[in-house]
Amino acid sequence: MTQTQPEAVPQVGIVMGSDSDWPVMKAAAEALAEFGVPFEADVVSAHRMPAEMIEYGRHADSRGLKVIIAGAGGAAHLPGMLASVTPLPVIGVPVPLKYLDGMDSLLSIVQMPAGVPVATVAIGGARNAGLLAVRILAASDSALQGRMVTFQIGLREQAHAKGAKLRA
Ligand code: RP5
Repeated sequence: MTQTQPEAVPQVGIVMGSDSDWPVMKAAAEALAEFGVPFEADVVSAHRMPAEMIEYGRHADSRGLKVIIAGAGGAAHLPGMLASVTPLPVIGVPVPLKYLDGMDSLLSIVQMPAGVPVATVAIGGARNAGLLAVRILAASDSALQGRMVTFQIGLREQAHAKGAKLRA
């Protein structure tokens, strides 16, 4: 599976250990699309295609990517291994599988050795991974920053509206 938005150099690479992760990971793609951030999506398995995984990490920077979002389930080594070969920020998404409710994936991703950070989101938290990637890009893109501020105002208004409904 390879998905790339047409006519735009991808700024974010969304990778996952298997296409079975896509039902979770697509929320990251949807968040990026909402903000108009060009992205690519692909399967890059740390265990089934390690050479290609290292290749992806080594060339991500020179291909123009700015952030990598990596999701995997079970023994989820993909985000950490990518972080070890790229200078780009890596956001890890623990994907829940049938057993252990994603705790295995969470612990595999979050407990990185000093010097090799992975920004780990919640189990199944791909939407927040997409939003975090937007924030990282927005730090050097004032137009994108403006869209994030508008989004945050929307969240606040929705929360107020929910409170108003309860009070009514
Ligand atoms: C992991 O193994 C993948 O990230 C996926 O979450 C899990 C199962 O993969 P499939 O057997 O469904 O391809 O590496």
